[in-house]
Amino acid sequence: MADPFTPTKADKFSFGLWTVGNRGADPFGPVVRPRFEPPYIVERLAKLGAWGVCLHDNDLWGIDDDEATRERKIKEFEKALKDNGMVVSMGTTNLFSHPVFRDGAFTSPDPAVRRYALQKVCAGIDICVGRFKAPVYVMWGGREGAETDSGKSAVEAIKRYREALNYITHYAKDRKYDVRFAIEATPNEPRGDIYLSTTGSVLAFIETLDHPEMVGVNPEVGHEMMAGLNFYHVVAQAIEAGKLFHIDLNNQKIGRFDQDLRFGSEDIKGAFFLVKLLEESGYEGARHFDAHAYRTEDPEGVWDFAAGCMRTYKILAHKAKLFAKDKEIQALYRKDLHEPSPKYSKEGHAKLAKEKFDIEKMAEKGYRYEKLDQLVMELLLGVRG
Ligand SMILES: [Mn+2]
Repeated sequence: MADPFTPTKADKFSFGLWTVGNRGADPFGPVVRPRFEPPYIVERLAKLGAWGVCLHDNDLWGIDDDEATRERKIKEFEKALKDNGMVVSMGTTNLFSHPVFRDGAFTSPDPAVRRYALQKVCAGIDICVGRFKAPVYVMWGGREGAETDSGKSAVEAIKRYREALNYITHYAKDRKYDVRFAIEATPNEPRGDIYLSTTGSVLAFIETLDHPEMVGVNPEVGHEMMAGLNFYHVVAQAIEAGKLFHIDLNNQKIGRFDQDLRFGSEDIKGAFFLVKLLEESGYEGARHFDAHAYRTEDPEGVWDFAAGCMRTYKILAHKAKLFAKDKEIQALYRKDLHEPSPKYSKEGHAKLAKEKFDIEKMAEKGYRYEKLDQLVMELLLGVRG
């Protein structure tokens, strides 16, 4: 019998070139794995059943490559995509590695750095969207922040951030690109503190843009967990707002550095509710893994990592189906929350104001979530369903 948890293209799994391409360097030690060339990554991911790849501009070409070198790398990558039936599911710009961005890109105090950042983003869009047809372009402002607030104004920084997003959406419209933008929040790391630190703050910011309809969010599991938040709640709000344009799946131990661990490797229950939400919400975008293999791994261990991310996702999607079919679980699940609350009207309120409530009796009844949660745990632990 075929393994039901083997990924297929229909699952829409994708990985960034930088994820499986991560070479295991950390602040205390150098790289431990050789560089994988992009065409090789495309080929190995396709073999594992992935559907797409994502990239930063400089994952594929060097920041100082001449045009001929850049073109050669792009052509080799395009050939690998075609040969392996893979798509570019998302593009983004590296606005954080080069020292020129040490105090930010869109929010750098230096206007020339801000103009250079815009030039770099638009050039990246020309390739990733114009040529590779990526439907989503992500903005991760990893350097948009501060270690000290003594040097610059956080109020002005948000204004500059807005101007950059406005410039970019106007550029995309002008070029008639079929693309949506997704902003990714991080509370800190690599900066001491980063502006637009959570998906919630990004959602509010988007409404202040010239083209809010073109901009959504790219929430990342680990980033919201670093802020101590419940990722399922974060994604639920993004979905409800119609703003979940992309997602970065990984995992994290609470209270640690930005770990980018294999999806589902730490917080199984959190991962379950997330997968259940994505699968049941009608979300049609990429299931993108923004994570990397442990530093302990040799090159083959990287593909164990990639296969593990996808396999765990599929197992949890299967568990979500069991949750929906489980009569005991369904009997305890509060479907009455799906019933709308009253809409205000003068007449309606006159009635509501006189409605009699036996609040003592209403307060008496327990919710049985202890029992329900244990059933869910048993489902996840494999002794139920
Ligand atoms: Mn990410």
